[in-house]
Amino acid sequence: MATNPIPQFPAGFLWGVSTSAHQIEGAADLRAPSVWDAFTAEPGRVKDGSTAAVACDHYHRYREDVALLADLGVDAYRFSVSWPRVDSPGGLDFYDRLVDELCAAGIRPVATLFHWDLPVGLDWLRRETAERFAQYTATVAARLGDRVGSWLTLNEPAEHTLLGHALGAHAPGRQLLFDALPAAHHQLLGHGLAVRALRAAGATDIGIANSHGPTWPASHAAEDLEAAAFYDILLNRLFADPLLLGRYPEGIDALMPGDVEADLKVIAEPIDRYGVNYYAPTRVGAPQGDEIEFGGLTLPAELPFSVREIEDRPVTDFGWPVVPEGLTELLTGLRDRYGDRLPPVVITENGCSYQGLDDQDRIGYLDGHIRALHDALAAGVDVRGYFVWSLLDNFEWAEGYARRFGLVHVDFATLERTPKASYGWFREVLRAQR
Ligand code: GBH
Repeated sequence: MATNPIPQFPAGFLWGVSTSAHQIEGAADLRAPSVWDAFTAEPGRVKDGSTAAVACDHYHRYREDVALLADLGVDAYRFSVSWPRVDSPGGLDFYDRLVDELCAAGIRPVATLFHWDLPVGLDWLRRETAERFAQYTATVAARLGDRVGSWLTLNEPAEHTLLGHALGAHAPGRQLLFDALPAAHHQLLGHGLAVRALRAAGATDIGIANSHGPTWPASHAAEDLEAAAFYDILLNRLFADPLLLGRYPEGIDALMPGDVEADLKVIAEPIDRYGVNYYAPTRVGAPQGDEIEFGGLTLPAELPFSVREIEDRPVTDFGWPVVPEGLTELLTGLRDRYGDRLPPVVITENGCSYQGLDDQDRIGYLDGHIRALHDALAAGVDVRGYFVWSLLDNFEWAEGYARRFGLVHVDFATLERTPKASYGWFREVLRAQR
């Protein structure tokens, strides 16, 4: 356990933890089906064959979970609203209860409107889904906006596009490679329209949670630099450039559907916070002509880059390298690229999968990343908050229940919650910041 105290963050810095609806709620019988239910039902899609029908049963146990949040001492809790639940009779009642419970505990609710659980029948390849997303957003804001002050439109549209539509590792399971790009455009358009809907409802703290990580070229050879630059466009710029600069990276416009110029005006609607989900950097080089096994994925050989191992680093039990200073590099890089266009940043996710209750490795990971975040602040990046992924062990998408990201252990047979060593550690970190 690290003994050196974590440096002091500015007053008002927001400390929290994150979850998402599909990964924890369960109570699938009380809502409409999502693309994740359909995907999970296909044999072989989820590694352990599990489903999120019950998950952590948070839907029925949210009071216990809010008590865990209160005892942890977080300022804020980031959860997501399930669109298929809102589409079902009485579905918003659940979020009403959850938000009331949070407010009673003095915890600020931060609501994500889309964390990958699209209602069956909708499709991000269709433009209409962007409009439907804005209508759904307006419905949620009308009901919760008196108590929810902080909103995030989309979670990681880059991963949802890549994993869900390009590689087929996530729902809806499409393997379109570059033909997946319209799904990115429509999510961005949906974001912009949702920002307008939230503004119309009076919201003043609106953002998006994007996945980011430094791209490290495999070497200084021209073909490795070129491949890395291309990967960087897909992971770090495909969403941030249109959101913050009002244009797509070079060459991407031509691949997008519809009146791209007009849509970019909607997409670049000003936001108040820029959410960053950070896990690890990626080492990228020229294509090697083979399929690549990477982070639990199989990448097809025809991609114009290949992902390499980051050597000499410890890895989490998911195989992801532990690189805390990558967070400092990432944030100073975003500040340098986007300058005044970059809104104040919130780290909306950071965390790791390790097994066991005495999770000293998780403590080491979080300790290192919080220090790296402080280094970014010291370097002048305007960072306003930090959220650990995740409060609870949960349904880790295609990995099922095998990966455990929680500060709190969940026994998926009994649904019993048990705080891990990292929970106690984070509580002390939070106390020391008061
Ligand atoms: C997030 O996605 C999701 O928002 C959340 O729902 C999920 O549970 C959580 O993270 C944990 O997975 O092999 O080292 O290069 C994270 C997306 C994609 C981030 C793969 C790390 C590769 C790591 N991740 N990426 S590495």
